[in-house]
Amino acid sequence: MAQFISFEGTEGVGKSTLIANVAAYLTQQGIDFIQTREPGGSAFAEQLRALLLDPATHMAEDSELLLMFAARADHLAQVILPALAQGQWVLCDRFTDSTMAYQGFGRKLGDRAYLAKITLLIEQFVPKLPDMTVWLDLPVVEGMARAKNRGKLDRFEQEHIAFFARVHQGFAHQAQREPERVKRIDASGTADEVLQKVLIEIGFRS
Ligand code: Z5A
Repeated sequence: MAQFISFEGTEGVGKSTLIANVAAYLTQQGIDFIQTREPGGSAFAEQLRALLLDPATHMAEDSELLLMFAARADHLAQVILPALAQGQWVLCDRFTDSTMAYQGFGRKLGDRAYLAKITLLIEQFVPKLPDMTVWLDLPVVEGMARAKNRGKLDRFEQEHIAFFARVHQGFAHQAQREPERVKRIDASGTADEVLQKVLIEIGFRS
């Protein structure tokens, strides 16, 4: 059964809602777990998150990419790997597939050399990939509509629809490339319907 699970998708697809529901289910089952997120999850990575999401920050695309990996390296070392070593489950809101989708496809669509760079960074700096990745798939406009009632937009949320369409393409690319790990879940149903589909994928239900 999966132990390290990441949750992915474009903006507003319902990751936070789903993670809270999966966490409640694991608690009911008496399973020890931690809930974490990227960018962020450790004290240092949360500092980088603040910088990365701040709409006032201007940075080169390569800087954005490398900061995602700088945050991830600390998050892995301080939080994820120790938790897994202690037998805890890890529920992680976004991980490497977001880098492929946002930096690889969102920022540099079609640039194969750039995708290869990201793959190399993953191979060099990510000792453990998730056992399973839940990709919540929803048309971009529907996610944006779900998310629109929130307050001030962060640096990524200020991007336009064409950017998010490329990001969506990035997640589809990942699901096609690694079907054993990346599970596409139709996120258009109710929060409970989505939860039930994910519990089946994890192996709690048949
Ligand atoms: N990023 C990156 O570029 N590269 C990387 O390597 C990494 C990240 C790791 C972090 O944002 C940003 O960092 C992200 C990519 C970038 N930028 N963007 N965009 P984040 O993950 O912290 O925030 P987010 O992606 O913007 O997540 P979100 O918008 O908060 O959405 P969510 O967690 O998927 O959705 P939610 O809050 O659960 O739900 C949104 C609304 O829909 C809410 O009102 C819910 O009540 C409602 N909802 C939820 N589920 C349903 C269902 N099933 N039906 C109807 N309504 C629902």
